[in-house]
Amino acid sequence: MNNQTKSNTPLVTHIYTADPSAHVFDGKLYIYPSHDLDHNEPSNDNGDQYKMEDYHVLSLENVSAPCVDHGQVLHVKDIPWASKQLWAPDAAYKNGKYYLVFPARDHDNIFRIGVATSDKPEGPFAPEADYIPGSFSIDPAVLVDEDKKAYVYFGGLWGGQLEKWQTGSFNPDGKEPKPEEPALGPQVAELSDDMLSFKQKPKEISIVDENGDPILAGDEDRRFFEGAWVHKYNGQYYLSYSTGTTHKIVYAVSDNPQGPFTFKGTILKPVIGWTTHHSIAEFEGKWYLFYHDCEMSDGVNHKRSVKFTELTYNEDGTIQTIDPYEK
Ligand code: FUB
Repeated sequence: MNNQTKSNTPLVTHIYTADPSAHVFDGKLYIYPSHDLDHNEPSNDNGDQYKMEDYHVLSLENVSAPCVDHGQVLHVKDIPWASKQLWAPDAAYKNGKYYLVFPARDHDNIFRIGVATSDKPEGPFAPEADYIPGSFSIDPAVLVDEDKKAYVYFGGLWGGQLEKWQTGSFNPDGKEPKPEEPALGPQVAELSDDMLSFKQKPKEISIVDENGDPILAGDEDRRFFEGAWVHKYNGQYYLSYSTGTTHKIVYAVSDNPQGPFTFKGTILKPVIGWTTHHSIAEFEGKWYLFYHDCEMSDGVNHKRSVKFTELTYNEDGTIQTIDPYEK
């Protein structure tokens, strides 16, 4: 257990953590991160350095209470369909159960999305025998809407393989669209009532500019790369995501959970390290951004630490841009 928690400092320092998905369950804040391994092997654009093998769950009684690490809640060796790389997970509550939704490579080296369940938010989680049929790519994020419909948003370029699925099946030679073509959007699917399968084939979300024109693949300051997150504020759906190569967290807004979403602006400026990945949650009447950076490892891209900071909306519902290093 760590001492007092402070904003913009690592939530825990005894392990490396990344890709935080934050939720309030039973009045307590739970964070479902990736668990980065402390190794010194080389990096590449395929993300082979992100070799995570298990998940831990973190929790906070309040934002300044000590952060509790509930220990290992799921290991790749216990997931029949998975071979390696337990990347960014999310969690959801429905039907009196907690669902950990996570990506991993299957035994053919293809990223899929699986589910593990628990009676408690802190786990441990028992995995399903197989991945969600028809699932692919990475970074699942689940929204359980007020009408109890659950949606999973997912997808990520490069190591996340999204560009290899444009024909509807896996094409190892699939490439990103040309710069002047519409960018690939994240995918969305409504989940079945038991949360274990897709109700229908996933569909691509459209992200458009203020004129209704699609954001283009060459517009790297605004196009979707990975790490989708959807939250609701004042009845509007906010889709936020990483721009990857330009290292920002940006957002777009819609009145429909499946879009189209209209691009609005930047939430988080680039952090120390190549990847940036976040979530947004309301806790005890305030809104918070959970993110990671590589400050604690002096900039080693695959040794990241989860942090949080307060997030502020303007009167018109837009979000103020955060510089996490501003003094
Ligand atoms: O943690 C592995 C990958 O790095 C995640 O899936 C991406 O979102 C990026 O944070």
